[in-house]
Amino acid sequence: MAETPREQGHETLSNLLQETRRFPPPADLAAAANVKPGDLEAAADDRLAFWEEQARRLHWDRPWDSVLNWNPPFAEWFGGGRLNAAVNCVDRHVDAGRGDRVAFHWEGEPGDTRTITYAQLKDMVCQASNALLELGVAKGDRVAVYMPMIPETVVAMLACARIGAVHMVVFGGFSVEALGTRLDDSEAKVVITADGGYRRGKASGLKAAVDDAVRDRPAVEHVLVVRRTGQDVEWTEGRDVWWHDIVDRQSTDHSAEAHDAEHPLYIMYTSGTTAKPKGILHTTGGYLTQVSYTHWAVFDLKADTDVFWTAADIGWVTGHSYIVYGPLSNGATSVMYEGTPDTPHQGRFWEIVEKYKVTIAYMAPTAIRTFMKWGADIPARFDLSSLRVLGSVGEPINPEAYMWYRTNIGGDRTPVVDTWWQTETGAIMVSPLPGVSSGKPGAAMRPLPGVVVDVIDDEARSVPNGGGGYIVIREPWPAMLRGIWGDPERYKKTYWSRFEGLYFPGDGAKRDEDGDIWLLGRVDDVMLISGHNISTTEVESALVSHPKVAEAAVVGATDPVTGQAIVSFVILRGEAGEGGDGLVQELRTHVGESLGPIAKPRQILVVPELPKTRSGKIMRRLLRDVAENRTMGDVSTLTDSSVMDVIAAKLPDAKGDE
Ligand code: 6R9
Repeated sequence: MAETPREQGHETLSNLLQETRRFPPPADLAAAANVKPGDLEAAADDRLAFWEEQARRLHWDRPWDSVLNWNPPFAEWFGGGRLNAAVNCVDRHVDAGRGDRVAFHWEGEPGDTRTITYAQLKDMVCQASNALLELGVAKGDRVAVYMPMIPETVVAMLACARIGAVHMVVFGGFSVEALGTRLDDSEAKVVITADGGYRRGKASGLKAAVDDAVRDRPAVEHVLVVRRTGQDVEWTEGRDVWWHDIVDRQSTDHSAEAHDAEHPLYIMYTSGTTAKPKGILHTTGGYLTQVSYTHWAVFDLKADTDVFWTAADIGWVTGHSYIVYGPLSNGATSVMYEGTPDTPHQGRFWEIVEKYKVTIAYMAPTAIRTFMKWGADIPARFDLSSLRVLGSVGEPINPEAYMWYRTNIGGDRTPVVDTWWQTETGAIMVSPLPGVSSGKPGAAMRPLPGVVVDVIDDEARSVPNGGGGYIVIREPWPAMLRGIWGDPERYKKTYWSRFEGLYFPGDGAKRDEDGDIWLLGRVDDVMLISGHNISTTEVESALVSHPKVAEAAVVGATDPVTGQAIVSFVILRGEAGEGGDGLVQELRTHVGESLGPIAKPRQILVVPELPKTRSGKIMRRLLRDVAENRTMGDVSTLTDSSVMDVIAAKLPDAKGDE
């Protein structure tokens, strides 16, 4: 009989998965680490003094009067302070004599390359700033950026920051409609784009999509177009301007004004599950302080010697914080790659690591699971010995994916940092520290210094060790969102109304016996099975821990007996063959043995692909629609919408074997 959670017990979220593997920091890394064990206590003793000290990492034209003004839920950090984000990311390093340092080793998908030093980047940013001014962009105006992964994308963002315009980057893979709604909401005046970019060996078109989006949007005065592929584009005289025509003839001198610490830096839209995307607003001083500190602390960055690579798109917050603002504010050398991991071959990422001697690599679990599927023999062909720290972001990393990453990419030597954060938090919030934490496969471990996080139950009580519930943030933090663009009520309602006085990120979490934190996926995805709240993450991790499974997604579908039942979709590893009834039974038994009989899936479907967003997150709500035979919801942010047809076609012949 189906029971409600209350009748069953008082658990908010079940804690099923046990993990005993531990990886202490390598001795040499720990000895030279940027953050040492004692630093955490110092930060906890005086949080605001800690953040004030971190703000001194930056160049301020005018110091702040107060560290924090907190009128819940509205925060002002470093009030009265003035600084320029672009100067902090570029000019300051050139002025300090490091102009010849490489800012980006850029690698195009077809194999073309560019090396851009800090001195060159400064000239490019100044020229682009002058060009934007000539196009009539003023401080506070919004500028849309719809670009491939090329250096001009970074230049465009920094040029906006320099003149105080607010950039709004839209993923180059998003549809005309998605771009259009974001243009409307932000009231952008200029769109910066390219003729196209390279993905999967082909030149995709971007300018054509912009043409469609701006046709009925006269508020967009100019479209600034970088020539990347050389393909033919339609041209609207007066409105469209080639980047090389207007930017290249500008002076490389531009004297930057300092902006208020709370001056808007960018808007980044998150789609979530509802129709209207939320424009997450970030401002300057607090954001830059926390991305700079976290990039230095979490990756143990040594700017003089490290080669850092975030293998993510700039259109995702991860690209904003850890391709652009974090690495550049720290004067780091980064790799930037335009294309996909399997073009022209499945070893492309590892070839790049070998070529540039990458020391720190940061990517999403979805990429890692794809590499698992392709097989360990592929990275084994490359010299990956330069790597010393690996990072993961975007979804919970399954313990097995963590082990594969650490072993096959990290040579069983590198710490793996599983970094939990959101567009809204702006910067990493919960993560292991490579010189401090004894890593546990699958755990995000502890809040970073200066961050106050808790795991609470339905009644807002902290759960004891061993308990599951919701992750919340108890105190304001410097890189926090300052609101939803144009909608303060929605900001309060979405993040601050579930629990009085606490920020609610919408993720489930548990605290293990040692007090370390594990993220368990979005609360909206939690399944209610016979009165138990079961997280999608734990069941997916149990499936991925089977040697034949590369990726898994699970959802709860209505069931007459148990309330909801677990329906799972799995992608097999390259060597596992086709599946069949025997395998389905084997997987069900395996999940039962790992997590207990309650977590056994009712159905297991072998599929070739899963529906994912461009940042690699599995869109479980679409799988739920399929599992419940509903019409499918919004697919506009899906990478490849044909995936859903393939999956739906699989469903009717899938038999639960209860
Ligand atoms: C940075 C980013 C935010 C959501 C977040 C959570 C999930 C991100 C995670 C993670 C478990 C991690 N998420 N990192 N879950 N462990 N290390 O991804 O921002 O695109 O806004 O997504 O992603 O569910 O709430 P964003």
